[in-house]
Amino acid sequence: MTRRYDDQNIFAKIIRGEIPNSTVIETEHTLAFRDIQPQAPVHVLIIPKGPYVDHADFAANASEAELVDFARVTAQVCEAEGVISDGFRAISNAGVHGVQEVPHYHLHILGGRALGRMLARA
Ligand code: DGP
Repeated sequence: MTRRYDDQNIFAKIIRGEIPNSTVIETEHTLAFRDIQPQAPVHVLIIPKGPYVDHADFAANASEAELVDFARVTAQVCEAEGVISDGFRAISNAGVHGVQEVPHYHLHILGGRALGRMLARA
């Protein structure tokens, strides 16, 4: 089951150019830009330009060209931001349990400092 895509979400507006962004890399299928509320020295969001709600939707329904482009842009962002050698975290929140704020698939790339454990122990 795929959640319904809402084309009024903030990232859809960024893709349409209705809201400005700080672009890191842009290709035909993918946009990488800086998070407006960075949680680490490097905090870049990578989004497909197509209307996908979350990672599962993108993985199930995107074309091969979109999937490959997204993966390659992810590598290029990590290289350009200088986080390969010391490491980074790639996170994608989905739905209510994942505490996803913006319902357009996005991958957070975080780095530039030691990030601690991925989840607080319950
Ligand atoms: P998530 O919880 O995974 O859906 O995180 C959404 C992220 O999007 C959050 O870190 C803040 C960021 N964000 C929200 N609105 C904007 C915006 O208008 N511009 C940018 N660059 N980032 C935004």
